Amino acid sequence: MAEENQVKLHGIWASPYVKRVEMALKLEGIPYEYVEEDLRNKSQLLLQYNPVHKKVPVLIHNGKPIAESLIILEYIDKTWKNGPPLLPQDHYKRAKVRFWASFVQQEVRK
Ligand SMILES: N[C@@H](CCC(=O)N[C@@H](CS)C(=O)NCC(=O)O)C(=O)O
Repeated sequence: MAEENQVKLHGIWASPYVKRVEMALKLEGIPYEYVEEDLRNKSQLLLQYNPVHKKVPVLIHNGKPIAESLIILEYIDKTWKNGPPLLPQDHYKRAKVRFWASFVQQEVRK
């Protein structure tokens, strides 16, 4: 795989936050390497890549880590144009999608 296309995802299989990133990568047709974490024994790489929250998902693109699923989705949307856009171009529709994504996130936390 060329250096400029190196994509890795640290996750756990049961996480809805990780699932949404996996879905976006698949929708865009982006090949990636998946690293399953053990949250009871987090890898040194996870702690290094996400020192603030120490959570998955973390996407690493060409060695540069990005944390927080919604931020990762926005990054994927802006960086790759292989598949359909993840967010609508229309600003109002985009705001509505963000609202519901945020709502789902809050509900999952409860
Ligand atoms: N706001 C984060 C939430 C991520 C999150 O809560 N991940 C959980 C797994 S579902 C985690 O890594 N927990 C480890 C911990 O709390 O130490 C996101 O959207 O990515």
